[in-house]
Amino acid sequence: PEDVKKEILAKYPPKVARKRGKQITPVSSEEDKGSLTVGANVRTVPGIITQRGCCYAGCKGVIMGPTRDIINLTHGPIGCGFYSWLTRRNQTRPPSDDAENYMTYCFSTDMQDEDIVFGGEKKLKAAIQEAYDIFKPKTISIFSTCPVGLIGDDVHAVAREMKAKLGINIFGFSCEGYKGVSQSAGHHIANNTIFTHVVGLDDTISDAKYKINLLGEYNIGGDAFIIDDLLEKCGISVVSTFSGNSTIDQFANCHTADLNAVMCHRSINYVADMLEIKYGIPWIKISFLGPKSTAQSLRKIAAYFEDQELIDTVEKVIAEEMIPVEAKIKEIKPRCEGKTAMMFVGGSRAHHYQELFRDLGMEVLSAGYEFAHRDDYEGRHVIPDIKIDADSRNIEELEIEPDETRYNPRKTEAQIKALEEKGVAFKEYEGMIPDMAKGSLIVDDISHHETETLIEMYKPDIFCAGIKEKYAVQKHGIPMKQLHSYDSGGPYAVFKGAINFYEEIDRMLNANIWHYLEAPWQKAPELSGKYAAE
Ligand code: CFM
Ligand code: HCA
Repeated sequence: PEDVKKEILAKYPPKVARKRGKQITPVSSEEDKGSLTVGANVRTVPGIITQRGCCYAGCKGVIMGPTRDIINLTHGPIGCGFYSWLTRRNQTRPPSDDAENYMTYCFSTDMQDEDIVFGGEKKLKAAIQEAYDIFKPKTISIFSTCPVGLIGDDVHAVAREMKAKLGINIFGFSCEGYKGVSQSAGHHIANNTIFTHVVGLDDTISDAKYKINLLGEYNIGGDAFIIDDLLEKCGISVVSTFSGNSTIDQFANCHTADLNAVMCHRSINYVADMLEIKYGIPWIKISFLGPKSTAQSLRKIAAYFEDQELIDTVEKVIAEEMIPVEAKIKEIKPRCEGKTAMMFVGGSRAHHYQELFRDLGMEVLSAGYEFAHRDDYEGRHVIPDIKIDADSRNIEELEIEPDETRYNPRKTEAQIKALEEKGVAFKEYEGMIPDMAKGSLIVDDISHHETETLIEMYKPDIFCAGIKEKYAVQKHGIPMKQLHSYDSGGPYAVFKGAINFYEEIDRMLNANIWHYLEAPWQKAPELSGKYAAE
């Protein structure tokens, strides 16, 4: 992997090479893994083609996108609202046909040049009034795009004014696209705002026995649906999911759960921490991607509740669900064994999906996140060492204190310690590095040039990333699986989803079509380009 790194950096000017070098980490030996670092959450060098998105995308599309009964109003030019309109494939299941569901609508103030010049607050107020008159929603939220911050429209003042006028919950997000180095900033802003304006509004406690929140599961391709089914089968109740298939009322009530299970650490660890400090709910890291992780996560949840009946049910469910999974692996593994994969996605899947490939006997040659932070690579123990730079200081950190009346530690310190001794780790995520094999290469915020170099040097059998990379990769004659939208597939979570995923990878790897693919210039050399200088 050192040679590949050298080859990648050779094309860059020295200053860029030095910067990118910190974000490219060869895993040279098992022993050194503990000392590896991966530069992350820093600005992309201008001119480099990155996979990243913007702060608005992280706030509006990622965190708030899957919640069905809020009118999510984009204050900005129409392109921002249009591009974030259902492109993320999150699904929702309203309880009835006439229940509130605004996810199929695209709400925007459609800012024009004259609004930029004279200010857009009047138009925003009118849009809120119009949305209210037509739909009578219980909540409206306003998302700031780049020009809103540049011209200084005060979305929070407008939200306060319209909230008082209409008597419904209205709040704004200062999630201008440029705020922060990637969509990660938008996650933080969204979480802070929901925590401030929604969490804790409804104190109703259900009489379910084992109540958890599922944090960081966004119901892409229906993942959250089958996770809910599995948990229900075990007798575990989900109070709220942040934010797959969610409603605003679930967020308002989430502080009544007794445990937070964190799936995507990157996007939601903030909420887990705040719920613990304010309400006394502990959190554990789980993953429902891959059968081993799913089983381990169910066992962790059961161990937390310390109830033999739950522990027994969970074991029974795991044993039952593993039968078809094992049969499928046995059928497919011989056709996939020894093949190689690469994955460059987001802030958690480039780690979580590795297990599903290993189940098929495949090797992960290289992986990386688009916008995760160092703790998602190296583990949460590095958090105190992470340098706070000007870009991260730009994002507000909320000062949270225990709630005067509702703080209620679900476990005593002694109970937590006893559980930790039994292997239930709290507030812990070890990151991607421990799972990377010797000889592999980690690349953070991979660029287009780096992608092409990796493909040429490693010739992987399958490449996983997003829509912007898809066709460039396929033109190399390599099958490309989108791990964001799942293309048209999924769900891939828990045991049932793993079976879907194995079948998909088998189909893609063993399709003959890739061997027939020739780039146009291979067939017609006259189409190949030459630099004029040559
Ligand atoms: Fe978390 Fe996500 Fe991801 Fe993410 Fe995303 Fe996504 Fe993703 Mo696309 S919240 S970090 S900002 S798991 S939208 S559902 S697929 S990049 S790896
Ligand atoms: C986003 C959303 C995205 C984009 C996926 C892609 C998603 O970053 O704004 O580039 O294919 O999952 O839909 O990550």
